[in-house]
Amino acid sequence: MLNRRKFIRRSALSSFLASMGLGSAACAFDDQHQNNQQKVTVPGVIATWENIRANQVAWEIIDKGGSALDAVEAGVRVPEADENDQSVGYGGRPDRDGKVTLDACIMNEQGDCGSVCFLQGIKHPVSVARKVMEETPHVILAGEGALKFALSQGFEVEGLLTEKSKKEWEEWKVDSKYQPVINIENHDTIGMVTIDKKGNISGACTTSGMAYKVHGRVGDSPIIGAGMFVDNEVGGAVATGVGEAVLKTLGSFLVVELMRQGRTPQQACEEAVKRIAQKQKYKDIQVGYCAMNKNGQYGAFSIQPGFSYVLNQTGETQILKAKSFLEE
Ligand code: SD4
Repeated sequence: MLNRRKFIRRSALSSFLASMGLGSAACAFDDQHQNNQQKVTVPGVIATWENIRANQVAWEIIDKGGSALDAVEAGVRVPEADENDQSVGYGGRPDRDGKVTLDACIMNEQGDCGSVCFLQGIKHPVSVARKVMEETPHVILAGEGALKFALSQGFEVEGLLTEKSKKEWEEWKVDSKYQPVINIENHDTIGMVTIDKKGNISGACTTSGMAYKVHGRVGDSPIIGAGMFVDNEVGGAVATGVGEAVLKTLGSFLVVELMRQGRTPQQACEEAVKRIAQKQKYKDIQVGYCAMNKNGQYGAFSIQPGFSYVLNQTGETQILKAKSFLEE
């Protein structure tokens, strides 16, 4: 509970920030953050890998006063529709049986969330996930049931396996070795956290999953708390890389909880990566986290070098290189 002094201090700060149009961003600006001398920098958009266009699309919505939820959905739809992004949506690499199966989730500032996993034939799984959140009493729909629900909501079935991904899969079948190649085969899954001008936070994650996975495999990306988690009082986090390692540590939830306890986003991402390294075989896998707190402070960290992320807090998208647990 807030004591009286803290409450008065927060109220004064809230009024000041409200006068700057930063309204509810003040809520999380507590003593811990003041001790860290952090500057409030909202709104903001952060996303995994070099998803520049996705980041810009999300920013444009926020900049016009749109909601964090609309921004995050529109942002991650960009790579879902991009056939050159072979880790997400249309053009995604298939599983061992040659099927493109998609996982996605979304979460808003109220803590509502929706998710689809093992969904086939629908280009925009994140939008189906949003419908799950808004139109059903459930959180996750899977496989055939998710498809049936998507069709009932007006989504149309499309072929998602492009000639390029099909050809690569056929070449892969010659040896059929299941060895995810670090930063290559499983690069570019998008996880995004957005903060709008009201200080509200949303998150989303969408992927075609690990290339050449066993048919039926579901990764971390559609699992709330693993591939993505947001808490409007604290911040949000997203994950990319080998989903099994993220699932075993519920990575995004861990990052957000560490931020709640006062860690900066950078410290929290580092601790979540270290947790994998302490408990699992990590030397041949990649996992990367990026996170943003309620004040717009951000961070990222990965196991292997080579993880990049995109950030926008000013209208300009920057590509940043994350530090890593293992050296170059
Ligand atoms: C998965 N985490 O399905 C996803 C893959 C990924 O960049 O992030 N690729 O395990």
